[in-house]
Amino acid sequence: MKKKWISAISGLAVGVLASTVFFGDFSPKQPTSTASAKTNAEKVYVPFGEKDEYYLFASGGHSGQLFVYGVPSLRRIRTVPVFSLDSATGYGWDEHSKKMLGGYTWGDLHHPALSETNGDYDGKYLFATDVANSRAAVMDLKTFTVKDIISVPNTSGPHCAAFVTENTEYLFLPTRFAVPLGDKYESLDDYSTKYRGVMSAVTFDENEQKLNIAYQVALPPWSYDLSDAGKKVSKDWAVITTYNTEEATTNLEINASKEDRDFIVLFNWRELEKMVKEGKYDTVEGQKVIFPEKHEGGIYLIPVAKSPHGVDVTPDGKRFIASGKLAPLLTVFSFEKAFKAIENKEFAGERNGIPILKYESVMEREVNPENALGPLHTQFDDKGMAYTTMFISSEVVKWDPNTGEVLDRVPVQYSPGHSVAAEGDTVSPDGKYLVSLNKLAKDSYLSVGPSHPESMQLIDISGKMEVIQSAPVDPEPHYGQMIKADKIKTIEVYPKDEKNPYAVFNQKDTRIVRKGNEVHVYGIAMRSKFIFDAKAKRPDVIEVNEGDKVFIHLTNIDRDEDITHGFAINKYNINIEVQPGQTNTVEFVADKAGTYPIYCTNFCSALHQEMTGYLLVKPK
Ligand code: CUK
Ligand code: CUA
Repeated sequence: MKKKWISAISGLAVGVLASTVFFGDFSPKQPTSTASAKTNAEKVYVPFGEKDEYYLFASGGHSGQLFVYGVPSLRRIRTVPVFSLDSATGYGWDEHSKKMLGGYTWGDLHHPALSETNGDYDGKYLFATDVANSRAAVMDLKTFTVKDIISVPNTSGPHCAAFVTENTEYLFLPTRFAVPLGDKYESLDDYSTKYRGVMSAVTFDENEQKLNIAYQVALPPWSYDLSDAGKKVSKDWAVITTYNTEEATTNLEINASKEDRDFIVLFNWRELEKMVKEGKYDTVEGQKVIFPEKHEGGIYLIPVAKSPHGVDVTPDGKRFIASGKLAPLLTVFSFEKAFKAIENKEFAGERNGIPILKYESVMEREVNPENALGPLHTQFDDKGMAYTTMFISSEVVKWDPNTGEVLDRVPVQYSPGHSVAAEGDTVSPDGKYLVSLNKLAKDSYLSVGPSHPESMQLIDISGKMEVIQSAPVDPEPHYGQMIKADKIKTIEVYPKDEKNPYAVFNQKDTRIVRKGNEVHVYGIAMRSKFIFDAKAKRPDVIEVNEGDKVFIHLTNIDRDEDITHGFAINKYNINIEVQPGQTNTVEFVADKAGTYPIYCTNFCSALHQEMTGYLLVKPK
């Protein structure tokens, strides 16, 4: 630090130096900040050979991807493509990912959710939703690759969730935009009767590695937003914030904020499950859809300050905290009070057949930290203390949900949306780190033009809150989840799948088989060559006729970790990868006659440049 200070001085004009000396304001005055800066650097420094303590899964927003960071270093470890094409991994070109993407080339990933066992992250899977094209995805954390994507009919823009229940029974997907069921045309004049905001309950079949829609609920035509599943005492319940209960169809900025109150939807998913079993649903677009106006039970509305956004359940499962875009206050609600109010039928009317609970019967306290504006999302530490991001006043406020007392606050740069605490959404958060996901970095990093990167700031919350690290992040982190690193057990090499008809494990089994105008290549990739047909004069060449349909099944037979091979065909827009032990297929029509080099895209050995071949397409 001293050196830096001296060089800073030597860079100053002499006159300035003289005047500084003259005014005596010269020596570095903040030994405490110097000392703490050093401590902070040490706190986030992970020496070579050691690993970070946590994985941070940050949503990639409209990049459609998921960003993986290490905490505390905030080093970006990986970008996992989920809803968008990714040429770095060939995602969207190989048959499996191409099929999963279903023709879409992008998505908008807002909320990642880790699978849970007994309310704790179990490190097995990560779920995510796509606001842009109404999809949900599941990623296997053994390989950090997506296993399944489903399209969710009757909805448009499952924004919040995935949020999962205590044992990953369900992930719930409330929709952001109300639409007519089945995406049918309906006049906006009939919005209140013909449009719906649908919440979907999705299950994951671990054996089949498939996502399925268990049932849907046709809620009123409002916008469903942030949500959270209950825990412990409230484990069968979940809460969703909703806005535009005004049912405005234009100029929402004004028209959706007219009323003083919107609602929280409180529902009991066990009861909804039971209703489906009893046949209390209609089938729409192949889905079991519960219509609350026809079949009552399981769903309640709780008034909340206008235009809410965040709602978060405390780790003990006793309370849920709502905050909003327009009202400066945080509202603490009690599950126990809600259960009592339901039992005593303390209703204040209904909307679309859904009873409204009295605000006073469920509300425990309103918290209004001084000068704090724009409370959005809340996370928790190991003592149950709450940390709420303030979008407008650009800070994180720590407060006690038991008393409402404000305990600490720290400025962040700038405008945080969510924050994410270590193990923050579980029944037992770690209370060590909090990462503030800031929407506007402004002057934080070297300028890259008018649009700046977003920023993540790491806050040490073990004592007085202190920002100890910052890292730029691509657009756009909405939410993240942070899990203890030792909970995730990745594999080094894909297990040999002898049953896979497309896999080839020996050079002698490589072959090119023609069936009419279909050509099937059963090839291997290894350091440092492709073998498509070992018996051919040139084993690394594929020759087809113009117009042939070509299937390339490629197995990476290297069984060492990190030896990934790529497979690209120049000017054919073909690009896939095979990780160690993996078999992948790419399919295309050889519609351009000519000579096209094939090469390995992923640097795999000293002779990687030699890992090439040719695709020869004979003209008709
Ligand atoms: S949201 Cu609240 S700031 Cu969770 Cu999609 Cu972005
Ligand atoms: Cu294989 Cu480079």
